[in-house]
Amino acid sequence: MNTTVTNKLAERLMEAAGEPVSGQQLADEFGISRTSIWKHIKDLQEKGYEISSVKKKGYALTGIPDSLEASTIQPLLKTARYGKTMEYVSSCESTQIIAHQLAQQGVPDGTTVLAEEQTAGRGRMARKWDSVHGKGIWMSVILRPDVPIQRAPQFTLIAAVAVVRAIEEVTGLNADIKWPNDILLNGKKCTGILTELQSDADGIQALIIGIGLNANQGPADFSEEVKGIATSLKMEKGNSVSRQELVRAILYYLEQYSAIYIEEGFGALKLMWEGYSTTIGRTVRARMAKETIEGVAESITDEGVLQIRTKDGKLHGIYSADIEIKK
Ligand code: BTX
Repeated sequence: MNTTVTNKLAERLMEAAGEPVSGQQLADEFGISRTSIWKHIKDLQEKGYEISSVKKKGYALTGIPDSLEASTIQPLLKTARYGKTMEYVSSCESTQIIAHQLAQQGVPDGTTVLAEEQTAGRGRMARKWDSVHGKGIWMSVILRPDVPIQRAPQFTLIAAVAVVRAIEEVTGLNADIKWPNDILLNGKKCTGILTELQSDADGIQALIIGIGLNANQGPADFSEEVKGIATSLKMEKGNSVSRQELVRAILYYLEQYSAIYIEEGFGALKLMWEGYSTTIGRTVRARMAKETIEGVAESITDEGVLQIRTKDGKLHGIYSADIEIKK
């Protein structure tokens, strides 16, 4: 079976948005027989596509499988570049590893890697990221921005705003950003972001933005270690959410906000970031590699640096830390 034709047929039926398309019309468009079309339809049904055969009218798509395969995501995309090149795997150690390899091979800006499951998903500082099969969004997006290397870390903040906007649009849930890379729902972590860099003497070669979003897990899907601190969109909303729509929206907002950031700098997005932030104005403890400080998180600079004022009145610029919100 020619899988390209099967995928194109799925796209064609998705474009018809539930309206039936006749077997003869499809056969003409694809330049194959009606019997072949029927075989491809059977193949799609086996893959989990719900396709009904409407008498005298043709085939209508009534449901798509809950999979992150490129053939189900790409027809939904509203982006110019992001997600147009997509690599999908059922299982891998980490989508970051695959993305790093692809970046070295020269894939274009916006190339996206998606997995149903990660066996060694990673967070910052070699921490583990729980990535159960089929219930979350484990994705890495390769960006090739033409900006100086010191502007790379702010992409984590940009990605956080993109994910919060996507969650809001697709599910109606209002998530908060905890500087720099956590997204919380009711104080529990539903998304983590890991930004990694490939660079040389000429500057940034690629930025790999890893996004781990807990979509449809139940409490039993989390490991003992994270059970108490993690949540999923389903757990907060009470029903399952569409991972495909979420990927579509994340890529859309990531493309939009990256372009604004590259053109105008973080200042242009700061207001929106602050609006979603749960960190600013709170007393926090910031744990860094060599020291821990406690104080009030006063603001974030145009460079994305968190400003914490300690009891002695001193203002500290924090570039990277684990933040615990005290009150
Ligand atoms: P982080 O270092 O800020 O957070 C890691 C910590 O979060 C862990 O130590 C654990 O306490 C907690 N945690 C682990 N798994 C989960 C989970 N599923 N939900 C909530 N909390 C959890 C955050 O790092 C960055 C994570 C990026 C993950 C993506 S997935 C796609 C890409 N591939 C990959 O290997 N990593 C990224």
